[in-house]
Amino acid sequence: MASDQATLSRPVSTIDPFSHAFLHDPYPHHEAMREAGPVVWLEQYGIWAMARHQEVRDSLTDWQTFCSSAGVGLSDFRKEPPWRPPSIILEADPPLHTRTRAVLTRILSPAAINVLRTTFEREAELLVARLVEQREFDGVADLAEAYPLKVFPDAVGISGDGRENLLPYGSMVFNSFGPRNDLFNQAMANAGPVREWIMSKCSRAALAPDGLGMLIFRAVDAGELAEDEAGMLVRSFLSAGIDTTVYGLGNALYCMARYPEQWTALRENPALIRGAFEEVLRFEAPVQTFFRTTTKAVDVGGVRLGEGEKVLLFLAAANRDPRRWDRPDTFDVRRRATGHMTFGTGIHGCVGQAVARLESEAIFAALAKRVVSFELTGEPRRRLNNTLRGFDTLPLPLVPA
Ligand code: OVV
Repeated sequence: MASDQATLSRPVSTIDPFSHAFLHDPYPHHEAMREAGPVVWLEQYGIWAMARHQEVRDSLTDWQTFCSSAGVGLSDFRKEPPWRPPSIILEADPPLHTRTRAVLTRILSPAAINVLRTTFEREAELLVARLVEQREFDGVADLAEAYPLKVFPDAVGISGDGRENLLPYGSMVFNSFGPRNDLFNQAMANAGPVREWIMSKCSRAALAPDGLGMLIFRAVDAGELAEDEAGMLVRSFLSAGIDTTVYGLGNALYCMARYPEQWTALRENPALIRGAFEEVLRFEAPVQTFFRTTTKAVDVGGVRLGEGEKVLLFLAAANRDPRRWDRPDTFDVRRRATGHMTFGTGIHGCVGQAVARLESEAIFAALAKRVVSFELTGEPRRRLNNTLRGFDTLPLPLVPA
């Protein structure tokens, strides 16, 4: 019978997508998984994986079958306790998700975020002017980290002291979507004080009156949320808003240094900057993966998935699927890169993407005015993470205009 045949013919892989070897160079493994079939059984973890654009996209769109409330990491919240109270937007399904999402969609809409443009551009100009004077800088610490750590917490409205806790917390959050491996354990080494600091910044009393954080509490006053829910959504800002853009800006710098003719094209035509960031997100996705959990048995390309099973969606592999993209392994700032899966899609599609785009546009517009080229002298060192792809250090001598 067809269903028996399908079960027998499920593709199987022994790959560990959270091993150091895989995380250092995932692309050959992505290709192997795409070629193995529309869905692959990863026997080491007892989970399904999807690496083709079509199946990743379809799964993200079908939230009724591929749910988020059992967690969007490897851990199944129905079987083991989550390491922190679940996010009420990321790790939630409708109807809870619908209510929380509506609030953040409004606060983070492109029009609402555009109000921040002048400030973000001024801060980018100041930072880049300082770096150009230095002649040589670390693309990660001095730019990819320094800029989001200044503008985003300022925009949320949290005080200046203790911001060194934000990156360690992001590392905890994004490593915790993977298995309890060495990367997870390292990230959790100082978890207690870091969590306490984060939670202390999430109350109404800790927030500036004119920031994005206080706008969430205004939704409490309007009867849309409970007070504790508003605090949890501020936690979501502080969980999702820093590392994602740090890794994204770092990857963008890496691409511009690695492909200097592409940087020249941007300098000559700054109108390309916006599309170039989309191509960075496609080509070197800062967020590589998210999980879903099946709510019922479902057929994927003739393979039967059972109910309550974890599915690992390789956003970054979908972004290089030759079934979807011409020359997928070529970095080309002129291509139409929208349709990449790095922001996800469907009801959980990145709600903060206008902030991410604003940060990258401000930084790369400032760089385009002042930097002729970046020279990658040494080998950049990667920072491994169970979910994120990016760099620990990018030594970049630069040639000023
Ligand atoms: C998209 C994202 C990543 C990490 C954490 C959260 C969201 C959250 O809502 O806490």
